[in-house]
Formats: sequence, structure tokens, C-alpha cells
Amino acid sequence: MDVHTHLDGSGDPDDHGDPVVEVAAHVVTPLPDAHDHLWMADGDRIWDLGPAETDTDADGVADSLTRVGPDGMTVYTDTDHDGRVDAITEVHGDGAVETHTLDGATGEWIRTHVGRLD
Ligand SMILES: [Ca+2]
Ligand SMILES: [Ca+2]
Repeated sequence: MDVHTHLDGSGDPDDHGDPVVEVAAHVVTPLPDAHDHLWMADGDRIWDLGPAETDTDADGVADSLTRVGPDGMTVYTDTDHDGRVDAITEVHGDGAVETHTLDGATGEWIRTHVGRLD
């Protein structure tokens, strides 16, 4: 019977070891610290982007995350250190740069800069 064969196969840890699952099982986050993670809101959804990695203004506090996508790079920055991303800079593959900043009053993103990398 096919079901019997399948059960035997999946019971063998050597054949089905999944390192991603094993690592995730050891991640313990007892108290998520809002100061460590950047987040942004999209309608009713909150996107947790993870801890900031880069200190873009050299004040000693990491404030930005960089994500590399298929057509460039996006930098998410929390300029006032409340954890909420309030500036997004997109660097496209052709050197074009766009910055959007969050209007705290309306929650809208406003394009504040368009330029090019030299
Ligand atoms: Ca900083
Ligand atoms: Ca912020």
C-alpha cells in the first residue's frame, strides 16, 4: 500500500532532515523589543522588517535595513528611532534613486527626492 511506504520514508530523519526547521526551533524571542526591529504599516497590516543593520547618519544607532531585489536595492530607514520606517530610498539598477518619506500626520508616502547615482 502506498500510504505504508510513505510513512516509513518520512520516519527516517537522515532522509528528511531540514536544517531550516531545526534552526527555527531554537530561535527564542521572549520579549520582542520595538527598538530593535524596524516595521512599517500597510493598511491594517504591520510588516516586521527585522532588526536595523546599518547606521546611516553615524549617530551610533542602527537605523536602516537594506534589501536587494531583482532591479535594485531598497533602503528602509527609521530616522527618528521609534522603530517605524519613515524613509525609503530605492536605488535602481540603472543608477536612478528615489526617496519617499512618510507623512506622520496622514500616513502617506511622499516622494521627496529623485536623482541619480554618479
Ligand atoms: Ca543612526
Ligand atoms: Ca520612525
